Formats: sequence, structure tokens, C-alpha cells
Amino acid sequence: MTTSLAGPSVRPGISDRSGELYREQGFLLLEDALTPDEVQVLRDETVRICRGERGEIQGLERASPDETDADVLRRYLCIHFPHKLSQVVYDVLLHPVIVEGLKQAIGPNVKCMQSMLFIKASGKPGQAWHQDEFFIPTRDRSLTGVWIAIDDATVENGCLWVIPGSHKHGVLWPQRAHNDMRFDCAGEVYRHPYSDDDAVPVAMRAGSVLLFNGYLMHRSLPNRSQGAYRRSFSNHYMSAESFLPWHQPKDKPVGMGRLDFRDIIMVAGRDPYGFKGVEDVSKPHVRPSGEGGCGAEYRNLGIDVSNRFLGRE
Ligand SMILES: O=C(O)CCC(=O)C(=O)O
Repeated sequence: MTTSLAGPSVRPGISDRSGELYREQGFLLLEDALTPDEVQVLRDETVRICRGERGEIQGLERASPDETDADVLRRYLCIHFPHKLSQVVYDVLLHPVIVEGLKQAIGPNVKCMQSMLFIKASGKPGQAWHQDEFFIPTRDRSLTGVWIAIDDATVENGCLWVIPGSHKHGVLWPQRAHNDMRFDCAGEVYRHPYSDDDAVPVAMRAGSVLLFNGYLMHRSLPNRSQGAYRRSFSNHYMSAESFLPWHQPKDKPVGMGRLDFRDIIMVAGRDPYGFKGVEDVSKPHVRPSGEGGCGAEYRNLGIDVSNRFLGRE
């Protein structure tokens, strides 16, 4: 494999205190972890993926040559598992600065199970309050999100918001559907002890990387900027020592105690379950955005809500 994202030789933002800070606040910001050239490679790759030039993605229409890149990018909120067809995305999962940060957060042995590419053009919705371990369970609470800004992420264009320390309860609060048109159709947590006033925005320069704990409450708001994207990768990792009870094999379900999804990539250290081999199960697909509301009146009715958030509070 050719690696187009080699990473700088210094380790931006990582110090002896990084692991401690991560455990205390539930997140760690690695400013300028990627160089401007690396960011540009990722932006260019975003266009190729969205144009369908990297291979088949369920739910994505291949762009015709007369469509502009802007028209094509505007179509999608988020594409899951782009690393399955893009060498550039695969390489960024193993970026040396990110892997160094992950070792501080998780330990020496780290595996990755998912990548997501967010485009989030202006007018696109955010995600309601949630905890990622609700969706991707580990056995040892080691799930770690790695959020890579490939445009400047600002409050206006829908950066992440986090509730510092919310991971420390070690509790996964229940999830429910919502009708809040600011957010896509993923659920929201409720019965937790926090209010929106406890949240802080994480504005990030393009090339910066946020690591966050799978129990940390976080959300993002709609992109209210005019004509701009808020592109990012949101990738997930965990300790290699933990089983990953994520998806049952379709043909032969196994008991919960043995469930260990093996569509993984080792990014650091050794895999104690390497003898099981790895699989290729997850397929790239477009995530339905719900375009800002999941109430029956907005779902699948062909209502154009793409400008709903522009210029509004
Ligand atoms: O990038 C976003 O807007 C939301 C990402 C997120 O919440 C996640 O990946 O868990």
C-alpha cells in the first residue's frame, strides 16, 4: 500500500499529561495534527468518494461529468465506512499522530472498526446528544472517537459540542426518538443529569483532531453558514483486548458471550484474538440525514428542507 499521509515527525498536542487529561475531561484536542497538505489530500478525496469514483456506495448516485463538485457534495450528510474503498481514508486511520494519541487514551493495543465521512453542507442538520458506546459497545468502555476536522469547524457551521466529564458516570443513559428538526434521525439521550448549559463547543482548525471517550455526551448543531461545508472524519477505535459485540453474523448467530465482530483493522500493538482472522462485512453506505426532522410529516415526503436552518437561531 502507498501511504500518502505520513504525518509530521513531531507529535502535536501530545504530552506526558495527555492520557491523564483525556481520562479527566473525556476528550483530548490535538491541534494541527495533520499538515495543510494532508488536509488538502483529504478534501480532494472527499470529492472523489462523493462523485462515486472510488467505487460503489449504497445510496450514492454516481455523479455525471457536468455536475459541479459543489452540487455533488451538497447531496450527502455522511458516508459510512469510506476506508473500505479509499486508500487515503484507510491511511488516515493509521496516521502516526492519531495512533500516538490513541495509545495515550486506550493503551498499547488498539483496533479500529469504523470510519465516517461527514460533509455537512450549509443547511444540513446536526446530531442530537448521544454517547457513542450506545451504538458501538465494547466490554471495557474503551470506545474512542477520533474526529478529524478537514474544514475549520466553528459554532456557526456546526462543530461538535461536548459535556466535559460526562463520561465519568460510566452510565449509558437511555435513548429516544426526537422531533427536533435541528438534528438527523439518530436518537437522543434522556434521563441524564445535564442541561445544554453544561456543554462547551469544540471549535477546531482544519487539520486538528479531537479524541473523545465513548461515554462522553456530545452533539452537533446544524450548519448555519452560507454556502460552506463542515467536512470531517469521525472514526472509532477500541482496545484490542476487548471483544466487539457489535453485529451478529447473519447466517449463524452466536451467544452474546462469544460475540466478537472481526471487521477490524489493527492500528497499534498486538491483537490477542488474531487467530480468529479478520472479516469484510461492513459496506460503505450513505446515512439518511432526515434533513432536520424525523417527525412523520417530514419523513420520506419529499419536502425540501435544505434551507431550513440558514440565518436562524
Ligand atoms: O460530526 C458530527 O456532526 C457528529 C459526529 C458524531 O456525533 C459522532 O461521530 O459520534
